[in-house]
Amino acid sequence: MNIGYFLRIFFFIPVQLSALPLAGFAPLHARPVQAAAEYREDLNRDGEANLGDLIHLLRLASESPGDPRVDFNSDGRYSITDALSLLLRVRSGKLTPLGEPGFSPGAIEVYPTWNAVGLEVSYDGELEGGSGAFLLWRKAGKACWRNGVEMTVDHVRHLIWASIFPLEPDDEIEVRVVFHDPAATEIPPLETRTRTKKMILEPAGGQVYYVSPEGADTNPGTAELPFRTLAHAASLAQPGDIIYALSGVYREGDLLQHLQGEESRPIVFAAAEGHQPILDSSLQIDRDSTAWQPYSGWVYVTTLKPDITTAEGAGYGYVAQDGKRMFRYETLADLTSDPLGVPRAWYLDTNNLYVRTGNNDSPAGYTYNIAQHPYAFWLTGSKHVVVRGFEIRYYGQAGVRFSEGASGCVVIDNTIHNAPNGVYLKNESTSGNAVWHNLIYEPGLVEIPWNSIKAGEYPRQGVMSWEAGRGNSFNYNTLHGWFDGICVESWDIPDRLEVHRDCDAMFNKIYNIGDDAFEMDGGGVNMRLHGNSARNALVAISLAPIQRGPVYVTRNHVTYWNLLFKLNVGVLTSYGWTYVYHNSGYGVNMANGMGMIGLTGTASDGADTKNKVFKNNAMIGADRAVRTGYDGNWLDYNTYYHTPGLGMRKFEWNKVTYFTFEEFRAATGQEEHGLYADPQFVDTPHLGEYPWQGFLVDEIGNYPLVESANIGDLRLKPSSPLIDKGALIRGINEDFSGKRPDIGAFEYRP
Ligand SMILES: [Ca+2]
Ligand SMILES: [Ca+2]
Ligand SMILES: [Ca+2]
Ligand SMILES: [Ca+2]
Repeated sequence: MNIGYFLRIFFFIPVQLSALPLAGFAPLHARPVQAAAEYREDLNRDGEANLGDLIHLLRLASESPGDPRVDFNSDGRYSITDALSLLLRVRSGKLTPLGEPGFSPGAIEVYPTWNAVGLEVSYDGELEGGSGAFLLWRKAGKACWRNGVEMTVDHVRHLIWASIFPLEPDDEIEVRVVFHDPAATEIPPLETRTRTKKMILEPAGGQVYYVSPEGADTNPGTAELPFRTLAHAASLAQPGDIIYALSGVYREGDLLQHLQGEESRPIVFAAAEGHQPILDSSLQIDRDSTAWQPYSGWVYVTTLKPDITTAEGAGYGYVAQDGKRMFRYETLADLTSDPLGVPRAWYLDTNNLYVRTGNNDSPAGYTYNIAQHPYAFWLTGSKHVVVRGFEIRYYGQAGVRFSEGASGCVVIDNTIHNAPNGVYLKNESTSGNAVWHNLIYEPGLVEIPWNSIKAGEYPRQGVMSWEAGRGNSFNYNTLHGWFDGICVESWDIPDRLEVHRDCDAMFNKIYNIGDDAFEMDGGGVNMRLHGNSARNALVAISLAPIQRGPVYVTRNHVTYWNLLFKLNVGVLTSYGWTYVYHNSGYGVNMANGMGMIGLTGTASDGADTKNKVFKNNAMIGADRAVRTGYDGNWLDYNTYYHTPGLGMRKFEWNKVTYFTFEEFRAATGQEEHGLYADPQFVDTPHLGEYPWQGFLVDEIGNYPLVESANIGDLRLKPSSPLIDKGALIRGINEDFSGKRPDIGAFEYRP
């Protein structure tokens, strides 16, 4: 609103507000109030309720429109009616005395990652009856405050949480939390500032060493006379040192344990420019090897040298046949009888390796790679170590492991494949690490049946973060061919608030996934899943359950077979606040998947699901639109549609099935502003294309795989009915184009 225009209309003042001399301004309708009292109308707290307060309101609204004080009439938004109602009250002299607030804020804590800031505010008393905390923020140096997201209040712990995202690294951010109780005297805001983390990949001033598989550890480690092993270089490394690896295959593993870099001077292990170092722990048995002896049926055996490692887990933890993962059976009897009906498989008895090719022939027709170390890089207890530009293959547990207090470590620009997990993290003390810009894939895994994989405990996730700590960041990676893509998981520890707190998974591309592309089960305080794409996943986004929140799931776009959003699998309660805004997706099968939004709750097994908020999502699917929804969850402004050739999808709520969107809306009060309409995405390859013959029959491995996560285009066509139909969501979409935010992952910008 143009403030000068407003003032001219109501006060006939022919000047702009900026030209008004506020000090000494003669109020038109001054109502002196007693100095001791405080009144709601006295916004500028000068002891009088008059035109100066109106100007204060207008000025506040222009500098900080999300400040709750500008919503004078408490209708939830700022508009001209706020100024009018203040004006009317000032003119009438009916002033509102203020009481004591029912709560008092304590401390504010901010926690920056590279792309976000997490906030926690403590308070005493009770936040109720229209009281609230409001987040405002701005980049340092900017004049105007921006609205932050709605804050999440934990009324039991007396904590308030919110996130600011997405941000760029090394951004200085000012934060203001305004507390508002419309019936109480003003509570001073809390303010602080912070800076998002900066990623230092090339520290200056340290030693530079070179390593080559052709070198010698007795060399000085120069480019001309390089060391031979990364392990030797690591033994010399001090904070700020850079170790460049030249091209070649390094037959090492379990590197970089307990290295201590510093935040401003990390220890860097990087591919030398123009070089491709490869870390490969495998013992290779070539085609036509005479090592194989028949054992029984199509099972053959060979004897390996005794396990070369004594570290955690067997060194021989992974076997590939012609570069493809083999299934590990736990007993020789199972390998022989193959109860799970898997393709190529193996079993290890001490150092006797038994294999079955899966093709009823001799292993002499294939090449085998057998991992001899559990990890390439084992960042246990290590601080501020960078691993950059390596190819990592054939490791028995994971390409890279972070654990036991690993912090500030960065794994970037690597290619990781042929390992049970690409990257593995564990321990609550493992915090503040980054896994960025890596290509992480697994050949052959999608050919192994879903239920066979599920029947075992053998790892199968591209990134597996198991009950790790705070501030780990999994951004800008490409993953494909895994059972689960990025898996940030914990199990039934709702009160361990540091687990997966401030975890970011942003801007990743994931495709050809046998189970869940994103599996954020357990959740985390201020967890952010933003801007990712997934294609050809059985389940796109698993949030089953979210026990610690707030979790933000925003601006992701996906294709899926079975479920777009999986909210619970019916074992644990899921009460963590989860905000699912502006996601788009469509199903690639014709029928009989499970649905678009799979809530479960208050089911017979007692697994309740609450506090899930879905807004502005656009979904096309082949089965239920909403599966097993219950009160305590909120759906509005979402758009549903069916794959080609089908009719309107079903909605399930409180154990009742509704066969039309209108019945669902009328009976439940959900989706008051929702749509049942074709979103008109720009390009939807494979939409509803594949038949569905039954769960565990049709799996992604039985159908053509996609070539990348870039196929399709889930932006809206200019004719889309979703344009300008979304909810305005504080701190999420106020940069919309057109009249209002659109529904879906992408705002239409002509
Ligand atoms: Ca005043
Ligand atoms: Ca208002
Ligand atoms: Ca899974
Ligand atoms: Ca719009």
